[in-house]
Amino acid sequence: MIIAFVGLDQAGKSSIKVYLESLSTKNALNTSMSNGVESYLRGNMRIDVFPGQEKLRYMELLYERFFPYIDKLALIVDASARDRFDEVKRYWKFLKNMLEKYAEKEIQVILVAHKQDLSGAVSSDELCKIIFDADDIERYNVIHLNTSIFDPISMSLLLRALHGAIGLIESITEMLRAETRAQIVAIFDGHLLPIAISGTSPRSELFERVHELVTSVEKFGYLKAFVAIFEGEKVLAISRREGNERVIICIINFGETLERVIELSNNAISHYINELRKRFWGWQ
Ligand SMILES: Nc1nc2c(ncn2[C@@H]2O[C@H](COP(=O)(O)OP(=O)(O)OP(=O)(O)O)[C@@H](O)[C@H]2O)c(=O)[nH]1
Ligand SMILES: [Mg+2]
Repeated sequence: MIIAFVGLDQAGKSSIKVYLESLSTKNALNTSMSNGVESYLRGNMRIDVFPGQEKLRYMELLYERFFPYIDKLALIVDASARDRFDEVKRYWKFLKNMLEKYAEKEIQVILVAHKQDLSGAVSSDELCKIIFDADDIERYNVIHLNTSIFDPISMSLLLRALHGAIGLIESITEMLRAETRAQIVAIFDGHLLPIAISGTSPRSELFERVHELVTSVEKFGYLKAFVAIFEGEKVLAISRREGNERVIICIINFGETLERVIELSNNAISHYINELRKRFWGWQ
């Protein structure tokens, strides 16, 4: 799976790449202007990040060289920079021309309305209407997403859209949810990035609240295990360290006994770490 990241300068392309590499917001904010194509390789997924500066982004040679191999094109837009949308539109017209000339596969376009944390950011829905013609949406099977480096859930949704093969990991959360008779089960990887969620949409109010809860508990230190019983909800989170990273499993409103849920969660973490994590991220 080869994906091209394109967009104007300062859109946040390198930041997203660094975030996916390091799962760290701090690293992601520490980028400098790109002067060439940066590549990010993980497992069978490669992202080629094109430079955004005007003098570079209109160099046809880049597209001639990279576009024949790509499967997807992610157009990253700083959704708060409204005064640059015309520039994005002009660039999209150029990109379409490059796709027609050089792409050899059926390309899917992912519109990323980035920097949603900034005030005045336009939603991806609106941005779609601004940038694309009606025909483009169908022709390029366009999907659109709202993202921010400060919002790990949005990064996990982007990763899903890019990767397209999250099913393996979702099968673990699905199974654990059935075994524990829980409402929601999620696996977080690295920087509190919910990588797979079963039982609800990642944007449901309950999941967002639990995500916030786990994030604030983390402020006390490295979370090893945590149980909270509220009047309405029950939450269990368990983590396992793996090198410098760690994996957290979070179970919301389980039906089995706490002891049993802990046992099942530990098994699921082992399964994820031993069998799937390396495959998913392509780590050796
Ligand atoms: N507020 C906010 N700032 C972001 C976000 N993502 C990236 N940035 C900042 O936006 C600026 C540009 O990000 P880059 O990723 O370097 O931009 P780029 O698209 O790679 O730009 P070129 O290399 O010039 O093509 C940096 O100062 C980042 O810290 C975000 O989600 N929110
Ligand atoms: Mg860059």
